[in-house]
Amino acid sequence: AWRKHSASEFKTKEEFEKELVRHIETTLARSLYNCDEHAAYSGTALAFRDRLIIEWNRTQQRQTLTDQKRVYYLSLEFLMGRALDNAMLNVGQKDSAREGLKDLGFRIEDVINQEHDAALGNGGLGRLAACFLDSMATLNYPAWGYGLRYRYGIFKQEIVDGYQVEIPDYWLDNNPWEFPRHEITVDIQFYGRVNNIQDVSGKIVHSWEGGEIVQAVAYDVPIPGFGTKTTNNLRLWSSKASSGEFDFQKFNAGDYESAVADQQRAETISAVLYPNDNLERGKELRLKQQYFWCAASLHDIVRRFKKTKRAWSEFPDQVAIQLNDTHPTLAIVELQRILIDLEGLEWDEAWNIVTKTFGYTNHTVLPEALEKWSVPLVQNLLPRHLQIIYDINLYFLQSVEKKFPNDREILSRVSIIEESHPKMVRMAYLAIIGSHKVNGVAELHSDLLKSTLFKDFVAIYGPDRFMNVTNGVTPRRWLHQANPALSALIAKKLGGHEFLTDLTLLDNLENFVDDKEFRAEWSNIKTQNKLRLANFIQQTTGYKVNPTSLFDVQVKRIHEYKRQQLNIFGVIHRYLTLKAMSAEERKKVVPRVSIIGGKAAPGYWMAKTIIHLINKVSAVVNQDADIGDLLKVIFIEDYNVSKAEIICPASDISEHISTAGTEGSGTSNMKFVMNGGLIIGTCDGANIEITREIGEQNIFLFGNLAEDVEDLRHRHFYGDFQLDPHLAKVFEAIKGGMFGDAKNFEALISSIVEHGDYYLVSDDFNSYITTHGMVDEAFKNQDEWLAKSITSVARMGFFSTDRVINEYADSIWNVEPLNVNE
Ligand code: 26V
Repeated sequence: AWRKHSASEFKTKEEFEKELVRHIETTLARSLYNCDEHAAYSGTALAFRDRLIIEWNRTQQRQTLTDQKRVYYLSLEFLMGRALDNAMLNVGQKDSAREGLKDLGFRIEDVINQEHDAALGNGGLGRLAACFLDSMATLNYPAWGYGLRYRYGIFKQEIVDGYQVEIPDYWLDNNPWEFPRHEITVDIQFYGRVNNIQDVSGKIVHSWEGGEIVQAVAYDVPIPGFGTKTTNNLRLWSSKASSGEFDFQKFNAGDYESAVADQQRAETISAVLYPNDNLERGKELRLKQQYFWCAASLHDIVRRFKKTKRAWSEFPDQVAIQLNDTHPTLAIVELQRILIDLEGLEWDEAWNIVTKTFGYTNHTVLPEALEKWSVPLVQNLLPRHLQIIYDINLYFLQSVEKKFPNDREILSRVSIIEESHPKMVRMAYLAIIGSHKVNGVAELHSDLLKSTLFKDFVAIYGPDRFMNVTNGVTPRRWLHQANPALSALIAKKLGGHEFLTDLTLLDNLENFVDDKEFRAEWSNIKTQNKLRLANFIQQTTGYKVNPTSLFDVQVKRIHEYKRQQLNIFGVIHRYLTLKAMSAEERKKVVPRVSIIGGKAAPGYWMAKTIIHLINKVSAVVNQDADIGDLLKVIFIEDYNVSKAEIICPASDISEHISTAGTEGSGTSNMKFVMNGGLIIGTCDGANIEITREIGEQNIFLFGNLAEDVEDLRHRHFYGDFQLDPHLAKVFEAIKGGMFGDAKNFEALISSIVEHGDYYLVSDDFNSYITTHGMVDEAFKNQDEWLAKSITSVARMGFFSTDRVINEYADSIWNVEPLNVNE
């Protein structure tokens, strides 16, 4: 009854238009006569934002009122992409908006394209967090995301003369989706020293004094669920100089410059997203970011809990905190510090609360990605936290000693402190010890964790602390939003859009696999999507590609373990093969467009070399009149979420070809199959479970297995290495200068020929090109290809993040949905 009908709740195009015009004329102070596409975007966004705000407030009030357990998802990355299209579809008013905008002379697609991507993430881990937020809201879980409000998201990539150049991504001007909460601030302390004082009862009290204070300011972003009124909150912290007396003294003393310098130093904390994907570099500013964000979030969570006046023992019944990788591990230490230093709990009681509260998700087994912080660095920045880490370690090692009294080695292996010079804090170990559940992101990955990295911890804690939760993607963005035509066709066949919130319903599509008319419609949609991508390619690169060719796509961060080098060597092999063919032979060839996109970390030289080679191959092949449409090579500049939405629906085949055992899960593999693309891949990450679900006749698997990798590397190391003869020819072509100065690519070749071929490019090459031959053959039979495509989509129900979130909720968080709809 307290919920009144609001003017902003438009239900028709006329009502939407009224809101749009109101915002353009008043909020934006523009006249309709000089309203350009950007103003139309802003007005539309504001109209939808108004709708979200109402449900957002209501959701938060209901969640506070019912006072049940909430989930807090701590992630340094949220790779959200654009918000408007998503908001329109989730609210269910995109059609009103389309019609209303049309009346004013705008195409809705052009309006949507005005929005800057929110690119606060590197790749898979950040995008997973964004899909989780969508599913948590859609499933009505009371859940908050906590992250950092970077002034600069992941850099924009430009290709200049074939080389990657990084451009800063300043994205915050006129962002209608964030709400500054200037009244919600937390003072965060750094540096200083610890005083150990005995209180009246004789107990030692630790007080952290001095140092500097930086202020955290909250910025909130509404997260609408699909087909529900639940609108959750993503809270991002921004850093600001604290307005403490210290600064004023400086001003009074006339030290204006140094006061400004302090302010800039404070604001630097949330200035920029670190662009490394899977490489730990141990920079102090990154540690500052981590503590700043953990401390602000914990303070916020504790403040909310304390309002309920419950006993501390009830904290884990009210709060579940999930750690997205080890980046927020300091939250464990911070909660322990709050409980013992500030709230006066005993160590054991506090630690019991802490471990019941946290869950930790691991995303990689790559050793170079495992976070370690040097002890002197932590000592200086967070002196009290280092003491607590040492205490956690002491009690932990005592318990291990008790359990394995005759094993001296295990203590040094599992110690949180690595006894190197300097000593290092191993964050993954701290995260395991401080959590009640630890999970990997695909079955193979979780098994590998248990048998290698975390083996000792399985022996110590037993197998129950370790589990698998296979990743997924949200079908709202990655099917319905990115591929509206396919979503509509599926809805027509299944009698509605219910599959979008229960993806297992897709299995009913199998009834129509042999339906000729349906197949034709299915095929037509793929063609339309390929045309859209072909247009995009022409506009952005100038290259014309033939949309009837086989579109072969690999888009993801550039990394040696993901093996874009294998892909481009395969492309060169194809080019050489075509060049050697007679005109007669060429007639039988399936024309192909190889599309590769992705960013290299700015300091990752080998990844940049791979990008360079791809661009040089592109330049040579695409202008070869002798080859024409038989092969085109396209590098997509600045691959990001909004480009992925154009690319995923347009692939015939996509590549997920990491060295077996190296990719945690992969999630683009799921996006491509959901859009009716087939995949070529190794037995790695979630490819294995995709195969299990869709059937091995519907996927092109190749290459060595994870269980063989160690042995192969060992043999290479001892000189047992034979370069694959086809790959040798590719190398000859590169060395002969076919793609420009061979010196540019020397390191890429020598990493394979001279330095042990760590990623097994040569070992897998023959299997790779043979399998691509099978792809060509299969594509010639379009009927069978379509059957594979439809059958695969029908069997993808498992890979929705709705399933994933329900698994986390049941087996890690122990939270229940709260339906705010009635
Ligand atoms: C990781 C690291 C680790 C070292 C410190 C710096 C830093 C910065 C960013 C990241 C994130 C990259 C890790 C990542 O994206 N992992 C991916 O997670 C996906 C979601 O679970 C999974 O599908 C991919 O296989 C995995 O590579």
